[in-house]
Amino acid sequence: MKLTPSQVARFHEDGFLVLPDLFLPTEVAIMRDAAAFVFAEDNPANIREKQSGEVRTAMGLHLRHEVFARLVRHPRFVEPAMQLLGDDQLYVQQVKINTKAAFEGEIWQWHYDFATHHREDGVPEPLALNLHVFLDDVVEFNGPLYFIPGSHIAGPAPTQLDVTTTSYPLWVVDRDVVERLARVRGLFSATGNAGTALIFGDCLVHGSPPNLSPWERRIFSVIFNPIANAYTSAQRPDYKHHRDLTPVKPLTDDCLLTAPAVAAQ
Ligand SMILES: O=C(O)CCC(=O)C(=O)O
Repeated sequence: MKLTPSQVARFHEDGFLVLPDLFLPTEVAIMRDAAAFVFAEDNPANIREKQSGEVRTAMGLHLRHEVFARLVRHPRFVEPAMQLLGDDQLYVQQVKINTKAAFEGEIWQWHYDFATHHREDGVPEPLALNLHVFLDDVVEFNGPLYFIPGSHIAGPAPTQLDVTTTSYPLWVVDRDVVERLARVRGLFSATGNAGTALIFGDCLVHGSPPNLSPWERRIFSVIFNPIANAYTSAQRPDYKHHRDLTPVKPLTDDCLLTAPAVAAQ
């Protein structure tokens, strides 16, 4: 799958891309079945919300279920990533589903991914790409991601480590910086049908509000990083930054539809 020249230009200008309905409803149903399986596991890579104890993020998924092993090699993810980076030697850095349980899903504070990748994993440059696919319809009410368009352009903003707001330690961007960045081009709320995909870069400032709605919000995410830009520190668990530097190779476009039945996992 190739992005068009206007999509590539938009990605560089905005720092993100929205690809509506990239995955079919039948493919999303397969992902949801696999999600139910991994969420039910008693696994340290299932990190729970501070308040409710509901799963907040389930990590290391390509090592836990064949559907996700295939999804991280799906050509609709891998080929645009290679195209945007101009590099076909990428490794799978992180694989997760961030859920926001109905009524309970908590905030993701304003941050950008490179702050964590650099400070905690020793990734040299902000090259990694974060690719999402919505497993539920994401609407204004159930905790969509908010992006600050163009916030990547000035490069890494100052951050501070926040270990208290949620159960997930995060290097967060100060409010005055968010205010200054948002004054330029405002905010963008990334909503869409289940199956919609997002691609965003390592310096794009983003966050998401709590889920007050009665509707669950699950989003699958894979982060690809060039092997030449790999981690230099392995202090975090493997499920937060995978050590395997095998180059990812795309499978065929029907790879999810031919995955073994999830019940057989
Ligand atoms: O799931 C969310 O709302 C936030 C996701 C996020 O910040 C990320 O994938 O980097």
